[in-house]
Amino acid sequence: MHRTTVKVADGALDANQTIAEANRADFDRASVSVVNLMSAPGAGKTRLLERALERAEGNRVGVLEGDVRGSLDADRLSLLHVPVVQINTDPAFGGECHLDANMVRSAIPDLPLDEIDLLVIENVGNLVCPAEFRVGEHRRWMISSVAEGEDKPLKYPLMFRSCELVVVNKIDLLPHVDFSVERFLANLERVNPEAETILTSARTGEGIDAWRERLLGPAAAGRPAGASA
Ligand SMILES: Nc1nc2c(ncn2[C@@H]2O[C@H](COP(=O)(O)OP(=O)(O)O)[C@@H](O)[C@H]2O)c(=O)[nH]1
Ligand SMILES: [Mg+2]
Repeated sequence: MHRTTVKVADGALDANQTIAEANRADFDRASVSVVNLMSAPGAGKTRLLERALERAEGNRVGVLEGDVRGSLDADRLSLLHVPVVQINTDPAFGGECHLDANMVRSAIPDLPLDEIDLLVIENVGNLVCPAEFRVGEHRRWMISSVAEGEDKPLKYPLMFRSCELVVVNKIDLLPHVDFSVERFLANLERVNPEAETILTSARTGEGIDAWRERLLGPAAAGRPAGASA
């Protein structure tokens, strides 16, 4: 019985990978670069996107919003006049705690791929499941806020290891929380020595220019050679 269960789980991830590759091919055909943005709930994904996109003139960006329920974040981002498509994992997909490749595939017909060069997928807030499911993205980025604690890279290594950029957000709160940036970076180094980091406060604006440049600048436009779907 055990072996059967394991096979089913493997099969599910294999099927996800196949669909992720089909999504990736669609994005490549349309020359759209795709970022999968992940974090725990409330780390600041939507707020950082708002800060980047409020000065995104000339950039053709779209957002795919993943939430268990509702369209609060999609409504916020729509105010910035970027095309936003909402995926709710509840009820259509059983209230999943992550986006998977099939959910993203179901949204592709609604995405104006001809009108955008960059698609940001705001994943469902969770530090575990989104790391396991590729959705066809070119880049995997995450946000970790100082309020979450400096030990998180050690507790959720798959997430931190699978991302090439870790944004450390809410640094305006540093005087109020027990969080050493130095210790956090050392913990991150232990699980992902290659990770790039940017320190931001979406509240004060510190680091936001660097974040916007990373998201919208030339480095974001090209796709890393050989990155897997
Ligand atoms: N103090 C502070 N609050 C922030 C910062 N970034 C986001 N927030 C707040 O944290 C809460 C969650 O942010 P949100 O962007 O919705 O997080 P998401 O769930 O990751 O999309 C909101 O109340 C934001 O205003 C920050 O840099 N500093
Ligand atoms: Mg959000």
